[in-house]
Amino acid sequence: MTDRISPGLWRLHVLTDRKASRGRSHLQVAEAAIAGGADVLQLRDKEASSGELYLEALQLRKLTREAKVPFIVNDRLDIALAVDADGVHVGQSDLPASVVRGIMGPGKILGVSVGTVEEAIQAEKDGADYLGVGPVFEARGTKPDTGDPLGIDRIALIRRRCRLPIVAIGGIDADNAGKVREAGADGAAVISAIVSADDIEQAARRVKRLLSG
Ligand code: TZP
Ligand code: MG
Repeated sequence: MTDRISPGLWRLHVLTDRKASRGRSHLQVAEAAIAGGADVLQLRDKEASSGELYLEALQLRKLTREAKVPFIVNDRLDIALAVDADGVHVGQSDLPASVVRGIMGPGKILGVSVGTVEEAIQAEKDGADYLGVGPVFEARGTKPDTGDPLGIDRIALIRRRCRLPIVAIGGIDADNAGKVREAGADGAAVISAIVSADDIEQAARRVKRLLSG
């Protein structure tokens, strides 16, 4: 278990993804990822109706609470509040981070996706607790609109200009996870390399080991 109020200590963020999970449910993916050492679980489902997403979130809330793993909902503040998630993660085209912070108050975790130093500084002013920086490498088809890879140097650049914990995202796997830590990221958020693996638990454990070194 990691400290739920210290995102700087979260090494492995596992994001669920319905399409990439090869028929396995969010719950099955989450159970295996937690068994493999995920420090935080993020529910990300772009296809579910609000009703479906709520039920999925309820299941993951129960699991993560029992496992004492923090639980973040991607994009959807309403769902996060409805199930008492630990926080929300928003991107640049979602509900503005400052608005999310205002509604959910100081006690919840707010993650914000950024690609530039300017966005990072703004996210810090808006009340973010951590930054998602990416895509660092080529994202693996789980997000069609991620744009060109930023490259690993962007992590170091944002690290120098911003004090918030940095979570690298986009194409992170067991080959490159160590490099993002060396560049200054506190952790990494992984989708395909874990949720699409034959053995999710083992895949999570491998990436976690590299991030923890
Ligand atoms: N944001 C930037 S890249 C990305 C998101 C959600 C997708 C990362 O997926 P993968 O499969 O780990 O490359
Ligand atoms: Mg989003």
